[in-house]
Amino acid sequence: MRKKIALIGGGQIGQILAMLAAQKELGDIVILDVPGYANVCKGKALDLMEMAPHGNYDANIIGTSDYKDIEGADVVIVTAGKPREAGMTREDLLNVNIKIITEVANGVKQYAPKAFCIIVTNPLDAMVYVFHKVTGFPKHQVIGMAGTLDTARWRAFIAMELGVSVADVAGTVLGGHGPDMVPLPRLTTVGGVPLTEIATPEQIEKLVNRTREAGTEIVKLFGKGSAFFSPAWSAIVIAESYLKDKRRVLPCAALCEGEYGVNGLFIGVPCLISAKGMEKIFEIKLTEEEKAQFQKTVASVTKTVSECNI
Ligand code: TXD
Repeated sequence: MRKKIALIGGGQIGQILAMLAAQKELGDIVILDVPGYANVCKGKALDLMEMAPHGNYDANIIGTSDYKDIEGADVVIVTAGKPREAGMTREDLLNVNIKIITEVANGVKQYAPKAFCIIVTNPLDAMVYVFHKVTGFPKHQVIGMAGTLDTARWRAFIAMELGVSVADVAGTVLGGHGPDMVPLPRLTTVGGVPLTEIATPEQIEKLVNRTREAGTEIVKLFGKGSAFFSPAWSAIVIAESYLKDKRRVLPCAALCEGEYGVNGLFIGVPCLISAKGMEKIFEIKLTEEEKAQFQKTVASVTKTVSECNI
């Protein structure tokens, strides 16, 4: 019996999610969107079925607007919502996306109450909080995808700057999905060599700043809409770790209940993702400077969440 993956939102990221999940044969795939977009999702699903002979994957892929079709999903990935336009902050999406996420959460609660849920919609840290509140799911069943994207960006920029393979750049980014996220140069290595020993302070500052503004950089280039290839892959990495019990340690927005001195907020921290879902949060002993940066991003997330009035 194949696993079932429900993609709530069949737009830019949703369609790439569907293609990646199919190519990786993660399971059968349901692409759900609003009634006015259901036929487009049906078309995308059919197009992906017609790609299967070349992609050499077996999966049943459908498009729908009926939550009944996600019945019993093992994984739910939520991208339903409005993306940014040039000049907008992620927080500018708050009010419109709260309504959407509330509706989605009620649908998932009714038809896929056991699913491992990966929230992608922005403002991410607030939307995963809203989804968790509305569903009432246990914390191991709900995470937000942002840190896996921010960390990929951090690694990519380092590889581009130093002219090395991305495969050998290791590191992580903590905190909220916003301009005060916390890349950790101190714990970043290139083939085991500390970044701080092979990049100048000026280079590191440039890399930190570019990572923090990476989403905005792409929104500016697009004019309308935001990144979709890298966010999609970043969510699939999490889903795959859950479905295959790969036990990856990935930076995800998880509900902290005392970890990192945070209580009752979803914030980007290193998480063990296993068949149990978000099984464990790993704590890092931060320096005083890193702690101050982390507290700044926590304050930003706290402010946005407080504006949700939920
Ligand atoms: O790292 C991250 N978490 C971010 C997330 C990285 C990039 C993009 N980020 C956010 O993901 C972005 O700011 C948006 O809030 C979401 C989705 O971005 P995407 O680029 O996929 O947006 P689209 O192409 O507009 O797709 C959104 C789809 C679209 O097809 C709508 O019709 C649908 O969501 N939608 C809904 N589906 C189901 N139910 C409801 N109510 C609904 N409302 C809109």
